[in-house]
Amino acid sequence: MLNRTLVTTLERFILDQEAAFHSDASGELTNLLYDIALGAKLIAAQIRRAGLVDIIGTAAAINVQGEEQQKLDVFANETLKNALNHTGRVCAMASEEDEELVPIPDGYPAGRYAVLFDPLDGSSNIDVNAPVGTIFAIARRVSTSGQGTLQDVLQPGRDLVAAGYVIYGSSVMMVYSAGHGVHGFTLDPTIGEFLLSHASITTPATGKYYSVNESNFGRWSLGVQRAVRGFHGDDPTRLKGKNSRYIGSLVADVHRNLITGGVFIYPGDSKNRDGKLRLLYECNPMAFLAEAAGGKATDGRRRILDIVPSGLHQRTPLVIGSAADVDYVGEVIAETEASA
Ligand code: AHM
Ligand code: MG
Repeated sequence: MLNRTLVTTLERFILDQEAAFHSDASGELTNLLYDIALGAKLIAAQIRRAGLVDIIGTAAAINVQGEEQQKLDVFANETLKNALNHTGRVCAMASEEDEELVPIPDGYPAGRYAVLFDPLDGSSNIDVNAPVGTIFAIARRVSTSGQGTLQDVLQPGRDLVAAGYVIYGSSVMMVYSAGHGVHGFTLDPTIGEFLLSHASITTPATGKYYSVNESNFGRWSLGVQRAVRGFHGDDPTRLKGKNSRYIGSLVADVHRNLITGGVFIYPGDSKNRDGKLRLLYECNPMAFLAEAAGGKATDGRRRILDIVPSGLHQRTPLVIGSAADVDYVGEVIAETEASA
């Protein structure tokens, strides 16, 4: 039986980390991460009931990306906003589900952080009971007073203070980094607490898996096609072939590769030049985690965290995971372009 006196809760862990690395910390970031964890618990509870009550289905709304929004997306978005908007810790929010910057409601104080999130990523997986996730990024505000502005959320990923995700899978896990390692916590549903289960996650330099939607193969550049053929085993002098794993749920695909090693690719293609994934809500937070775990993340050429965002919903190709595997993709793309 679990000895509950020995377990480390998320709250305790974050507090200890802040005390260890930022002796002058006010505790605000700790509380902010805890607010997100609370939102995630509420979302997790609702997802758990998804098969029981009649809440699966398509809401009338179409989101700003022109994609079908499901009811749980709406719930997750509202839940996170409500968990954050009244605390005095946040000056503005940006959500994949909202076209514009999300302001702090009148009457509440604006705080020192901007929070960006994809409230329920991979939501098309819900009706087949596959894992989905919440992805978040936290930036220090750069505007000087009052409500936050676009300037606060359009910061390059290298300037983030913290990032993480929650995966709603066979268990619910929150994985976060505030720049000092990547740490995972599993929700114990009997006590409603996230407990430390994966301290200091480190991604192996090369991995067993590659994850990509190969149905798009014919639309990729020759460089991306060559790199993926390398993962099939067609480039044995440079690379051992890998196993394919693709769920179609970014959080689940990245989570697996973060822990076991591997590479996830969502390239641009002839139809969608910048691919599908959003820089601010998906790629930056995942890149922040990948690097903190010893891995890498690029768009095939440049480091994701160095991209200076120009718009709230901008997309970027993504190559993320084990450092040597990400390098391999970049090298093959560069060599192919140079010889064209
Ligand atoms: P969403 O934000 O609309 O849920 O879409 C993002 C999801 C990611 O979780 C996943 O990696 C990707 O879409 C899968 O796309 P595809 O079906 O084109 O392979
Ligand atoms: Mg998404």
